[in-house]
Amino acid sequence: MSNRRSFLANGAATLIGVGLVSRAGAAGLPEAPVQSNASTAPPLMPPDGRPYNPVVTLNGWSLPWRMKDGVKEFHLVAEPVLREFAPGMVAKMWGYNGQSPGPTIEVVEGDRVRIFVTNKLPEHTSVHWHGQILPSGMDGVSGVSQPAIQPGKTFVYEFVAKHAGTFMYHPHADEMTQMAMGMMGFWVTHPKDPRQHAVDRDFVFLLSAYDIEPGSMVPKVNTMTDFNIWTFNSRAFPGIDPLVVRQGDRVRIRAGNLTMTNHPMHIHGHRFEVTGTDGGWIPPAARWPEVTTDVAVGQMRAIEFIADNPGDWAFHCHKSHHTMNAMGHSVPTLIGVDHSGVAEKISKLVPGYMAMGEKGGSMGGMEMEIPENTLPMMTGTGPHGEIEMGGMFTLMKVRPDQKRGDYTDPGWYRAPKGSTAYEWTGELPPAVSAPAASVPAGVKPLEVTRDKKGHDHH
Ligand SMILES: [Cu+2]
Repeated sequence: MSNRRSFLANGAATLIGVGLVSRAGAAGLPEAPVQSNASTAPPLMPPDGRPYNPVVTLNGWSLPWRMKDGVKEFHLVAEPVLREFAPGMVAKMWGYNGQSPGPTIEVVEGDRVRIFVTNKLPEHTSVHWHGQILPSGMDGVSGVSQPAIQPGKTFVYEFVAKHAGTFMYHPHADEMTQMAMGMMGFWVTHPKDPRQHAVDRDFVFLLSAYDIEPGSMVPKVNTMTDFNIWTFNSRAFPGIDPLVVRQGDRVRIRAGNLTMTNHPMHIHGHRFEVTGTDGGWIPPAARWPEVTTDVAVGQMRAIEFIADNPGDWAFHCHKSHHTMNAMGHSVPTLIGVDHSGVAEKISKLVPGYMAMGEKGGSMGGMEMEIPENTLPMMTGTGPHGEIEMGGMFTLMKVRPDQKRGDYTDPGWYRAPKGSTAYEWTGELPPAVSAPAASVPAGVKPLEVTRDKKGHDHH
C-alpha cells in the first residue's frame, strides 16, 4: 500500500480480466463509468425510470445506471484512484469509479436496485448501504451478512429503496483503513412524487478527513484524531467549489460525516432548518431555526432555507482547526513574544521550522516555502485580500440574476455602495479604562508597538 507500483504488482493478473469485462459491458455486467477529475458535474437528469429532481454533488458526480427488466442496475468499481484535494495537492487514495469519494447514487423511493461491486483493490472489501432498510443479507457487513469480496471478484447487491431520504455507502471490511483511504459515497433516494420535498437547488457532499504528511501522497491509515486535511468530498478550500444559487431559491444542503469527529456546520447571512436526517424527513412541526447544526460522526443532515440575501456567504465547519489545511498542532503560541531572528536560527537546526506570528496568526500572509504536494494552511484570495481559510470552508454565492439551473461561478459579489464595512478616519473618543482590581502588581496587558510601516505589534 506504500506506493502505486505495489498496487499494480499485487493485483495485475486479476485486474486485467475484470477490467475487460466491466469496461466493455460484456458478460451481462453494466458499464462502470469513470470520472477522472474533481470538478462538480451538472445534475444528472434521469434519462429513464421515474422522474425526480437530481442533486448536485459538490466536486463530484452521480453514477449513470441502466434499466434492465424494471431494475435499476449500477456498477461500482472499488479501486486505487488519484484525487486532487486542491490545485497543488494530489493524493493516492482508494475510491470508486476513478475518484474519492465515489459517485453519488440517485434512485426513487420504491425502485428495485441492483448494484454490481467489482473489487480492484489489493485487499478484500464490501459495501454497506448506510441508512437503507433492506434484507439482512444485503447489508454489506463482511463476515456477518456476506463473505468479503476478494480482489478481482464482483458481488451483486439487490434491494428495494424503501424510503426517500439521505444516505451513504462505505465499506464494512477493514473499515479503518478503507475509510481513511477515502472509500465512501453519497446516496439519495428521491420521493415518488417529485413535488414532495421539492427544492430549487439540492447540494450533497460528505465530510471526510485525511492525515497526509506534507510532501507525501498516501493518507496515514492509523491516525485516530490528529488529521491534517479536512474536506468536503475530499476537497479542501480553496479547492471546494462555491454553492451557486439564485436569489429566492429554496436551497437544500445535505452533508454526511465520515470523519472521526463532529462538525458544527455554520452558514452566514441566512437561517435554516434541519429538515432531514439519515433516518428520514423531519415533520415540519418538529423543526426549529438554526445557523449552525452539528453533524456527528456517522450522521447525515439535510438543511433547508430560502436564499433571500444576496452576497458571498461563508459556509463552513465552526471548529477553527477544521478550516485550516496541513499544519502541525505542536507549534508554540508566540503572540507577544519578540522572536525576530529566532525562526531563522531554529530553521538552520530544524529544516522547515516555522513559527506562528507574534502579532497573532496571520499565517495567510507569511511567505514561506512549503514542501511539494501539500497545501498552505490558510489560503484563498478574495476581492478584499487574503481569506485565510482552508479545509472545510466554501462560499454560497447568492445572486439575483443567476439563471435557474445555472451553477457557473458568478465571480465576487459587488456590494451596493455604502453597504460594506469601512475604516473610520475621524476623531476617536478618549479611552476609558476600568480599574484593574484583582490584577497582581506589575502585570500589564500585552504591549502594542508599531513598526515603521505603522503595523501593530503586540
Ligand atoms: Cu469540523
